[in-house]
Amino acid sequence: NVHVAVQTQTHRLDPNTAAFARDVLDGLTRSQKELSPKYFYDDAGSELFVDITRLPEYYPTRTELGILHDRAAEIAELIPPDAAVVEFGAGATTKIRLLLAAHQVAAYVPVDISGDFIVTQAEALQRDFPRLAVHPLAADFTKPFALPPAVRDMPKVGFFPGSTLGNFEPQEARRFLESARDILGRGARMIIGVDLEKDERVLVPAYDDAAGVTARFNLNLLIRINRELGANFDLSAFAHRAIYNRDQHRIEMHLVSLRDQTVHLFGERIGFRAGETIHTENSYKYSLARFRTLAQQAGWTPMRCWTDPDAMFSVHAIEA
Ligand code: AVI
Repeated sequence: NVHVAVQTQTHRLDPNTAAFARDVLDGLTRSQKELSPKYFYDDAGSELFVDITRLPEYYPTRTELGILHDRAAEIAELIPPDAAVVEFGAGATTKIRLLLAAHQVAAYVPVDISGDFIVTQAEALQRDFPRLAVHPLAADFTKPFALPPAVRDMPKVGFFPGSTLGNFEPQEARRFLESARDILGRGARMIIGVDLEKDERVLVPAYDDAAGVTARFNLNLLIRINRELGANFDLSAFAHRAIYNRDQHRIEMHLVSLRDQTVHLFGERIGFRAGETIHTENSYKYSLARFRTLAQQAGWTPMRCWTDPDAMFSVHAIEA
């Protein structure tokens, strides 16, 4: 049995790799095979994602930056000057800089699982905003965590751009918003970027670009499994596929097996039929109304929202 196999074979791995191994074996032995999108972001995957954000077809990043830039003054009005801004999943600081340029706050707490990266980013931000107190926090922002004591008495504003919320299942999205409310506390506000539902002819190319960058991003997951877990996926025998699932309001990314094949992983044989897929990501799209309902279910009150002129992307302000 797979679980015995993984236990006997992974006990010598470091804890992160062992957890990765368990998730991969568990996901690949389901009837619909699946892998979690959180594993996309090794060094190569993170670089490919930056390339995605610059693709002509991938409108979300550029559109959200446009909204934050054009509406910075209005958004800043909702952020008290003595506030601590807590960014969930802070990567590069491009987006928060747009808000800070319009309106300086007391403190900034970038939270990310990758500690090294945010420390470097925080140092650069500190140089550019010398009066801002920057407190980087290495934590998994999808789980409860404690804020640094230095910001405990400041009003809190959460910042969660990029439509990362869309990569959570609706249940998880609701739990995340509930947990953010617990972490930020009573009276907190939150600024959230959410991708909007739109025509499939725009959505699908955003996840299946002509240059094949998203395909490389998706296939990188198999490269990572080969390298870190010693599997033998044949990269030429899988293809990237993006589909829009209208009923579930989500883009799905899959890796399609191009032939009948068997892959070996920890002594297990994982069989694929031609055409069978591994489901690797969901990217949920929300109408303005469906996001507001979700926020309300999680105990937040919608305050304001902004979209671009073509209604491609939304930025919401909500209050606890
Ligand atoms: C990070 N996240 C919001 C991206 C998205 O649009 O769902 C991840 C992504 N996957 C393929 N392209 C971009």
